[in-house]
Amino acid sequence: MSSHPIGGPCEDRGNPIKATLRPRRGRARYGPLVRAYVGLGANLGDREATIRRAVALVDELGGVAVVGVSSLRETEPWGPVEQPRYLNGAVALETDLRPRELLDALLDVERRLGRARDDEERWGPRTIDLDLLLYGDLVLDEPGLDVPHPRLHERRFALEPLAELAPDALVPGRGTAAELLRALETPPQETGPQADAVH
Ligand code: A4P
Ligand code: MG
Repeated sequence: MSSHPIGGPCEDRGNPIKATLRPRRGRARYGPLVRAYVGLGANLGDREATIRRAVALVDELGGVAVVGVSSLRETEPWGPVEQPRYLNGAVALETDLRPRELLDALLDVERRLGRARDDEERWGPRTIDLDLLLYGDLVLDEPGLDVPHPRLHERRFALEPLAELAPDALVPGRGTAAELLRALETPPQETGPQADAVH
């Protein structure tokens, strides 16, 4: 196995999850609610504590309610940079924020948890990484905002927790989370050194 869950299953969240959407300041009415999924990753410091804190901060955002939290998994680092192992998970949200507002709010949570992007290299180690994986069935390709996350379909560390929360979640143009995860699974006859790679 390339990754294994640590902590409890998604029912045992270890976080107080509010059941209702907290309104955004200055707004009397909600817009349409959208189901979104956010990937969580950390490989510096107390990874689990930081991720738990991130979930709580996301849940406290105006216009956002966390409605599901996956198990956390220890995963081998993906990409060209040599770095410590990651802890990865995902959350399901209901939100009436627009995609750009949601991304900005997620980047702000990263900053509040001490992430300093200026000191980082691409795909390098980080205290916390929040990736907007899916926003309903929306497809967006804008400067600084790609939805679905452009590398979601090729990353086991993102697909596994997503499929745990919502196996039928549709990655537009590619298939469901469960189908994409199955497609990443190495056929038994190809088991070898490469089979341990985490995507
Ligand atoms: N951005 C555009 N679209 C999105 C989106 N859907 N979600 C922009 C989040 N951000 C989005 O982000 C750089 C910029 O991407 C943001 O400012 C935002 O405007 P970043 O998280 O600093 O990205 P990066 O590290 O430069 O590149 P990338 O590909 O996003 O990296 P990842 O996906 O964050 O990868 N291995 C394991 N096992 N587990 C991991 O979690 N993570 C990384 C980092 C590398 N290896 C890993 C893991
Ligand atoms: Mg990222």
